[in-house]
Amino acid sequence: MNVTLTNETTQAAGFHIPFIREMAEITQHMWKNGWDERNGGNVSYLLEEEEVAKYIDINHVIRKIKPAFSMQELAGKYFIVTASGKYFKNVLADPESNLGLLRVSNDGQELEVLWGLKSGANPTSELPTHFMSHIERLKVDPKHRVVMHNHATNVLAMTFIHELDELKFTKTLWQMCTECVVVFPDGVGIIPWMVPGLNEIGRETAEKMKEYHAVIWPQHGIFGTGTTIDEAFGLIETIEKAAQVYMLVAGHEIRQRITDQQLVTLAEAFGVTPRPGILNI
Ligand code: 2HA
Ligand code: ZN
Repeated sequence: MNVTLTNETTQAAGFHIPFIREMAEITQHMWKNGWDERNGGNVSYLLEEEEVAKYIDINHVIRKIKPAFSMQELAGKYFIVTASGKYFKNVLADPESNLGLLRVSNDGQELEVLWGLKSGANPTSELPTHFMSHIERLKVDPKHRVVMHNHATNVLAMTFIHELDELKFTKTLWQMCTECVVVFPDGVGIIPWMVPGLNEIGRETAEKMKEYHAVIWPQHGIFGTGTTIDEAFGLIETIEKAAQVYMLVAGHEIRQRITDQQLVTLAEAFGVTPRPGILNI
């Protein structure tokens, strides 16, 4: 059957809105990478009021949601987020059911739904981690905008066979691809295994976000952050690529590797500072 999208249907789906299109496209990419089976993964994207108001009536609150944590530091801020229990596979076909545009109320206690989350859908189950991470990343980088979570396959696999010491884990990743130390000179944070979806894992993750752009959840997945969707996705892609190379070479005889001196030379050439305490120079 041929389906022709008329202007009206594409408008209704929200594709004319840049941040909705970006969310729909990036979730599709993640799903196609095999990182978001079933309802796995979630994304939240902090937006400026002016960019939202261009497309959405910010004075019309569709409904209110009261999460079990305070969001005082984010009062008045706008986010587009993925919905709880929904499949990344389906976002592109129906953004309104699978995404939501939210504003944190002025008292920081409620979420005001301005668009999407159709048929009573809720924001991502990992909202505590997302919001607590936004708060910490914004403190270190006012341009921070995006928190992205998925179940990147090789990152997950690597957490079974590599020591979970974050300095050692970071060094191994840096050694896998020449670009790595340039893309994530701050390394990767790692928290202990914890139950997902709760405030506690949110607090642990956000604590790491004070120092790291990316945090690994052992036997679960990864959180990446950035000033744009591309940056957060690119960070996860690069870490996942390094983890993939690690999984390919693990157990094989290593004949040569990138030396610590080469990593330092690289960092100097690209003007980045590798996290101290990792390279033996
Ligand atoms: O179900 O990925 O961590 C969404 C998740 C939970
Ligand atoms: Zn997950």
